[in-house]
Amino acid sequence: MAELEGLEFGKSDFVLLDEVTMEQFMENLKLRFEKGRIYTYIGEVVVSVNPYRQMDIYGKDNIEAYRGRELYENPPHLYAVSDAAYKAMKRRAKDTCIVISGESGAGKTEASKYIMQYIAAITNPSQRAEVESVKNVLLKSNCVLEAFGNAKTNRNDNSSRFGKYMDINFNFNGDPTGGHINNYLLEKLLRGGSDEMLQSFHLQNDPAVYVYTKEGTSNNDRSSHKAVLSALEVIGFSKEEITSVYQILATILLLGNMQFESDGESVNIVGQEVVNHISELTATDPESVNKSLLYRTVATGGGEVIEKGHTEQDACFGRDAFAKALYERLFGWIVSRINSIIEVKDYDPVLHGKNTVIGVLDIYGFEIFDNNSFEQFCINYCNEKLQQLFIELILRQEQDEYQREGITWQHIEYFNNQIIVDLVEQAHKGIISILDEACLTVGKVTDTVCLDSMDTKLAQHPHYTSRKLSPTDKSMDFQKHFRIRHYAGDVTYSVEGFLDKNKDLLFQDFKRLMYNSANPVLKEMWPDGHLSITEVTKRPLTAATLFKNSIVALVDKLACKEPYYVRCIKPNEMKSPVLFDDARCQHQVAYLGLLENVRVRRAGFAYRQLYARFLQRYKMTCEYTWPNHLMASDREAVEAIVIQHGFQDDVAYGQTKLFVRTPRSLFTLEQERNHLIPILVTFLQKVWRGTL
Ligand code: AOV
Ligand code: MG
Repeated sequence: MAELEGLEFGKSDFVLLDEVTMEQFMENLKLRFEKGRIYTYIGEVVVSVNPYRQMDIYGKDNIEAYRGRELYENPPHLYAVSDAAYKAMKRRAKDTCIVISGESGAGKTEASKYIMQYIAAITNPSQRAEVESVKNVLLKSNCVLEAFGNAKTNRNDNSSRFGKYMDINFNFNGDPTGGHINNYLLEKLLRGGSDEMLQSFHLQNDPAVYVYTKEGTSNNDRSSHKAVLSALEVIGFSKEEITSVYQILATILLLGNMQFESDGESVNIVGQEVVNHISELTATDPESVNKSLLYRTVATGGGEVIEKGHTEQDACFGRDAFAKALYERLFGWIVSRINSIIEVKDYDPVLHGKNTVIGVLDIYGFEIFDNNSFEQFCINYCNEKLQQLFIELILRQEQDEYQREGITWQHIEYFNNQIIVDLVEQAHKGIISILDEACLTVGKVTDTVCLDSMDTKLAQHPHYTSRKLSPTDKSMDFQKHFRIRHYAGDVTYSVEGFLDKNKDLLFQDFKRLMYNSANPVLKEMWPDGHLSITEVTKRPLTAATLFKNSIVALVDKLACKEPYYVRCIKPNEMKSPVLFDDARCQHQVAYLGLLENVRVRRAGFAYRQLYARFLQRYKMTCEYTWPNHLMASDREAVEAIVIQHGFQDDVAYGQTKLFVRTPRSLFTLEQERNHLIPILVTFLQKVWRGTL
């Protein structure tokens, strides 16, 4: 058995704290971080602190040490929960999921990669080729999606700008047979992003030439470009598809640099060269490219279709919307191509047994920037939903377990963030509804008009601050700000751009242009381009509503699985491996509800164990159970151990498990065991030698 940690590393489970106070929690967290112990449990929940340095704990040996083991047998690790999720899935045919949460830069994406690696490493021992290829695609897809979906932000150099939920399907052998990826809200703001793919496509050798990418470049662009290319090939993208990907990226860059000029009468594109380039790259004719950028087709009230010239401002808006939409569709298309490659084919449950799933959720963390916009609003709403799920599941799980085992349950107070979830998503009254209403209103509704409406309708809400209520507050611009008191802290949002982003308007002319492309890949991405302007009068769902629907569906998906949690904490804002910023960490511990989590775990029972397992571990500490017991059941044998050690008042006997209220009782047992093992080993060695 792998070596367990000594006490100098602090408590490996927060449940073992002498007292559940913030001081003790933080002391333990800090001590462990400083000693290089980045993982700590709360029962089965892993609390992880970003080490900001390479740790030597993810190698083959480590994987072997955790494979098939129980949580308490090894120091806390992501591998242990991964194994727990895997075991539950395999032994009990349960669908499980691992939900990774925490703020931006806390280490969620890294954690998700280690989890995937672990699962890949422990499955398919017989190296069957078809399983290996599924595993390979699942692992490689990460690299591709990150290249397209991550960007440098001021909180994380490699920030995920999309949420990812990946289901891995397993057959009855416990080997992966396929998977499915769901992606959520790719932030389409290219400007300021450091997208490797965009940069590495050297139309000209210098990414700084391109407006969309010039703000973020790094030295390893070229090598990561190669990695992405090879990943695309391994996954199974064809040469034509990969070329198309590059053509689209090049188009986006060219659009970013396109300028317009107006002679007072009409608007024109500066330089015909760029139009020719784009038409070549997108397999469309130059005249159509030109037209879609300078005109829009509109249907008049009388049903007549006319072409209306853009103002310079409209043309810029259209161009940017087009570039963003190209990027979004490209990303969506890549995800769906990967899905079609990894989807489980020809699975016959009668023949192959039940197909089970482990889901891994890595989604953008709670964000507070200096300027928070629509994207932060969506991201933070998503985090509220996940926190709600955490509350619901952790409480429910405990409750269910006590009920199943016939033990009474004590209620622990939590801050329930449902009220904030409602503030955002409630029908008619919530912020999303108000936004949508403003977007549907005909005529000129501006962001500030919409803000007025929010202020009026939500003024009484305890988690909403209207700028009108705090006119003296310097951090709020009277014209454009509102504030939400999120579970993780206050965030002031600027309403500027909310309506445009929510409408997500793209002129139909662009869709038609792409649909008419001679490149089948491009055409495939724009199926809605065949509609004529008179057919598209139906209002599409807004961005916020689409996002809400997808998050609600995600939560439903997670809620019916057995959840495992990784709660990530960011130790400091400097990306330093040695700095533990007490205030920042404490804030995260508080809003993640970790203290309450410990309390729930303890008020109930800190430890629970199947009778047989308990016996196996501690039978040596009791004369009636060593080496084997003669009692009618394991349960009675366990009772004998408990009584011998005098903690019968500290336990409850469930149907299948022993529940121990305070950890102290277990300490006694562990100590006794540690004391006995060397004696036993010496004894056995003597016996062994004696018989030889
Ligand atoms: P995030 O996913 O939680 O942020 P990441 O997983 O991208 O954060 O982690 C940020 C950076 O921290 C990584 O690029 C690594 O440099 C470092 N890091 C995190 N975990 C580890 C680890 N276990 N070992 C070594 N370094 C690590 V966001 O995607 O911004 O919400 O949207
Ligand atoms: Mg991430």
